[in-house]
Order: sequence, then structure tokens, then C-alpha cells
Amino acid sequence: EDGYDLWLRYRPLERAAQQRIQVRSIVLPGAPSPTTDAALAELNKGLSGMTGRAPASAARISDGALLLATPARLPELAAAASPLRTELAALGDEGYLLRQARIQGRNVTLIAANSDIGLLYGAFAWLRETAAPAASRALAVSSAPKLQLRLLNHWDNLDRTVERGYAGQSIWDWWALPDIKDQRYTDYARANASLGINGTVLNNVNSKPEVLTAPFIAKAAAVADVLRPYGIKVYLSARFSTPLELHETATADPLAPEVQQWWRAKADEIYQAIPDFGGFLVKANSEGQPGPQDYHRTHADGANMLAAAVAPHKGIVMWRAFVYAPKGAHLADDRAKQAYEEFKPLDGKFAANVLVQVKNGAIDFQPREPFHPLFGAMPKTPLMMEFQITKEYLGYSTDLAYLGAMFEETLESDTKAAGTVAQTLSGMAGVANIGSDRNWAGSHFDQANWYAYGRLAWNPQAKSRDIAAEWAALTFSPDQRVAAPIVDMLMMSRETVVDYMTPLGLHHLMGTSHHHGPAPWVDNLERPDWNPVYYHRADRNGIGFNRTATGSSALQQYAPEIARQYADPRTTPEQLLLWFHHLPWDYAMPSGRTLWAELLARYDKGVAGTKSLHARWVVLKPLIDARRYTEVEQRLARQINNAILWRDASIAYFQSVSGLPLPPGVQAPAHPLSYYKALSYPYAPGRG
Ligand code: BDP
Repeated sequence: EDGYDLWLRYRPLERAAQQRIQVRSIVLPGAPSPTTDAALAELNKGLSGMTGRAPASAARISDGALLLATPARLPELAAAASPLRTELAALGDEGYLLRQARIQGRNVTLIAANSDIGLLYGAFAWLRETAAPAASRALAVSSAPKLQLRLLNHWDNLDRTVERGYAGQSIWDWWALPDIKDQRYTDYARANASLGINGTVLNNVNSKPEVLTAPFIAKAAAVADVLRPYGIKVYLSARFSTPLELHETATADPLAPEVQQWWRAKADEIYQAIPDFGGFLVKANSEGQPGPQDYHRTHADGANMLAAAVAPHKGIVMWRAFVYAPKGAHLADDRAKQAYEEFKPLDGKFAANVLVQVKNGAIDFQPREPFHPLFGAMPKTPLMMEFQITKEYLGYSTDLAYLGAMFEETLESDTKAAGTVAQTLSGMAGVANIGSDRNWAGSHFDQANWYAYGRLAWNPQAKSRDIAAEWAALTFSPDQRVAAPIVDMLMMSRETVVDYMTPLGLHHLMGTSHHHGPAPWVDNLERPDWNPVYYHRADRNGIGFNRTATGSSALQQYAPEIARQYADPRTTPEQLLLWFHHLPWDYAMPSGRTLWAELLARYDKGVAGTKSLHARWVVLKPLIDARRYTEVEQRLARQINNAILWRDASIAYFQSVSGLPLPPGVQAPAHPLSYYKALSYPYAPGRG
């Protein structure tokens, strides 16, 4: 067990569970397609793994058949008398249903859908149900995705480094492509299709012009060919100044006819090679990337120009809202406000095939952020959620932090303007944590974050605990002595990380540039809003960022009901307290402690949490295969040290600022502040 098989392990089931599977043959009416071939191959692999034998394919429906059917393949499914007719009709192009049914007088297990891709999703769902069976439950599943666009975003560079990647090199071997197509691409497609992910952006948002040249289009086309049967479309990140940098135009101004013409021709060229190419993802006028504002045009001008180029081919443009004032420009008083200030006025100005892609929070993938105020604020613009699956700010692939809980927290937040955040979405993008490490994600538990992302992209209202339970059963064992404690570990892990890194609404305190480890003291970077001191604002009197009307007023970007509730620290959720308020150190917390004492208690809770994670794992040793046991154990042990580092460095620093004594019972940091300040992390991974 090296983790390569992910949640698609298909290990032999207990005898009783095997007996419950009554599949004697597999029947697919009609002609096979590459997608049904993939479904049948997966069913064969799954059934032979779990039961030791692969049922034969048969042409005729008989008792005990596993029947895969669409109305086109088996017209009686859509016949007026069919009880499944209306149910199927409601499932759309990608949905599926699983049922014990009587068809043509035979008792069959039915996987039904309206398209072959629905059958593939159904096959994966049936395998999931079979591998981790709930006790004696009648098979009655029907499921359709709530979001049409369910994408991964790879921050993978063409030289195979990965920005914020902690799982080895990029899986895309650009040099070997298009001739050599690694088996991993197929396994990648299987894993993603098993979750319902239906699109992938192959390259980093910090893009290079070369990716749109003919050789790279051919390479992307080769990847697209592998992914296509699995329902996964390929997209590319486009650098806005590509034609200019390739010396094919004299400007990149989106309103210049030669530029528009260039992009139209480029789109035609791409669609020639990749007929179902998804479209472009763009990071523009953000962190030094070129964009329409270089020509005094708006984000809408830029996005619409690209949208016009791909529209004839039914392509889309995903335009990122991750912007904050460019270098040299006037720096607004609060970075958290800038995306809203730039994008809200553009609502209604984007072409129909443009989506604005918004990070979950207004700063940058912190361990905890309130939901981004743009959700619910752009009623005329389809929005996509951008989550980061790779853990840039949550301990890389060494610390355990189950992001399902974090994604769920954002998705179920009530915007008080347009329902929950989940209800405001047209799509979801997850910054991938996938690399060429044998276990794909850099650690076994990080596979859970890929899994949870995919399941939530399919159903943003799903519960992260249910997803964790599914993942644990599939990845480790359906035995509740194993799965249940793993679920508990997953569910406590994210809050544990918040506690030892950024409790009570603190944020952006990580080391410069690599973002590993604590550096709350940093105050000398060229932009004020890159400095941790800008975010915590701690001084002798107190700590926190005042975003109320007496501060930056960022709170006003939320619906009035939220703005009112959060204007008062007493009615602000404790977990966001210092995000919105600057409070005196002796502010009385609900616990009865002062803010200072509460902060210290949170750091201790974080450290205790990591010890508890480790202890919970260690007792599972007899029940877990040796290699995975050890690889996880080593990481959990290291996480304890990382938590202690965060705790001690943070306490040493904040004490130097507050001048307050440590209350009785709180252990002093192991070293003086100067020790922590002197730590450095040369060659920290993930900087691309
Ligand atoms: C930040 C990362 C940086 C990305 C940027 C982005 O540190 O590497 O390029 O986000 O999302 O979190 O564009």
C-alpha cells in the first residue's frame, strides 16, 4: 500500500459483503463508446479486486445482471410506462441513478443515466457503495451535480515545478508530451471522474506565453485525448500579453483590432487541435501579471475580448478576482476590500461566457477567513468559487488539516443577500494538490482534501463529515474500528491548525514568500500589505484589524444584516473576532478570560490537538498497513513540533509587543524571540 490507488483500492471485501453483491454479468445495450469502455473497465477492476472474480459481459439481460443503460441504449427506460422516466429526466446530462430493478422480467442492478458520462459516474458511485457498504440499505441512489463547472486548477509550470506544490514535480511531463502519455494521466482521469470533476486547467495562473504556441497546444491536445473519455475537459491559463510577448502584435490592448484578431485566430487554432477545449483561466493585473489595466481598460474589457474569441466554439473565460492594488499604485487602506471595489462596479458588464472566479476569502487562502464579500454581491455575473486544495498556508503536505471542514464552512455561510455562498455559485475550482509523488498528494491524508473538494464540487451542500467517512472507509478500511477514529482525526484537524497558527481571526502571519512557519514580526517588506504586522496590528494596547466603520469599513461590503451583526465584537463569531476588530488585551472573552489569556489558551489547544492526533493514530497501528502507518506517523510527529514552533514563536512575539506576563500555568516559550526571528527555511518547497 503506497497510496497510489487512492480511494479506488478495491481490496477484497469480507465474505458477508461479497455475498451481498449479486452481479452475475454486466450488460451494456448498444454500441460501446470510449466512455462506456472506461466504465466497464472500472467495474471489472473493482469487482475482481473486491470479490476475486470479474463477471462476464453479456449481450442479454438476465437475472443478476449489472445493467448500464441510457434511454438511447434501452428505449424502454424512457417509455411512458417506465417508473424511472421522470426520475431520469430530472437528472440532466451528468446525473445517474442506481437501483435494484425489474427490467424485461429480470431482476437486475441498474445504473441508469441520460448519457454515457452519467453511466461512468454511476459506475463509480456503485463501486463506492459496494466498497463501503452501509449496513443493509436498499440501493436507491439518484444524484446529479448541482454545479456545471467542477474544475481543478493546476499551478503547474512548463518546467514541471509546481507553484505551491508539495507533492513532487508536476504530473504533466511537457517535455515527453505529446508522444509519451504517462499511465498516470489515465489514473488521474479515473480518480477525478470518480468524483465528478469535469475540467482541468493544466498550467499555472502565473502563465507563460509559450503555452499557447503550437508545440504546447499539441501537448495539451494529447492530454485532452486521454481525459476526454472520462468527461474531463482541458483548459489553459492564458497570459494576457501573450501576442505581444510572442512578437506577433505590437500591443496587448484588448480593444486593438489586431489583438482581437490574434486571439480569435489562436482560439481557432486551439479548437482545431482540441475540439472540446474548455477555455481560458486568466490572472490579470494581479501580483505583476499583465492585464487590460495596463492599457487603461477594465477587467471586463479584457475578459470580454477573450470571451469573444472562444464564444464561437462554446468556450468560456474564467477571470480571477484575486487582485489587489498594483505596485506603485495608491495602496488602498485595506487589501481585503480591493477585489470587491474593483469587481462590484463591473457586475453586468461581462459577456455571457465569462465567469468571475473568486477565492473563498478576501485575503488569501488563510486557515480561516470569512467568506469573500463578492459572493452574493454580483447578481448579474456567474461566479466560481476558488478553493486551494494544496495547503500553502496550512502546513504544506506535512501537517494534517482536513479542508473538507473548511470548504463546508464557507459554502454554508449565509450571505444574507442571495442565500448561502453555495447557492451563489455557477462553478467551483480547486487549486490542485496533485504531483508526481507516488501517493499523488504528498501525504496520504492530503488525498482526503482532493476527495472532499471533488465531492463538494458535485454537491456543495454535502456534509464534510459524511465525505470524510466515505473517504476513510475507501482509503483505509470500512471497518469502523479504523474508519471512525480517522473521521474524528480529520474533523478536528483543521481547527487544530487554526489554533496553533492563526486563532481568533488572526491571519497572514506566515513566513515571507514560502509561507511556512510563523513570522508575525515581519514589517519590512516593500508593500505594507505583505507584512504580517499590517494584518495583526498588535501593539501595547491591543491586537486585531478594525474593519468596522471606525476602521477600514471592509465590513460594509457585506449585506447589512451581517455588517450590523459583526460591527459589535460581542456579536461577532469568536473565530473571526480579530479579523474584524482591534481589541484591548484585557477585553473580556466569553470564556471569562482576557483576550491575552484566551490567545495563549488557543495556542496551547492547538499543540494539544496535534498531540491528540498523533495519539489517535498510534493506537491504530495494528489495523493499518505498515507503510502508510509509518508515513502518516512521521508527519503527525513532525506536526507536533510545528505546532510548538508556532505557539512558542507567536507567544514570544506577542508578549514582546503586549508587555504582559504569562498567566500562571502557561509555559514560557522554549527560546527567546531572537531565536525564532533568526530561523530561516532555505529551499522550502512550493515556490515554483
Ligand atoms: C497566492 C500565492 C501565489 C499565487 C497567488 C494567486 O502565494 O503563489 O500566485 O496566490 O492566487 O496565495 O494568484
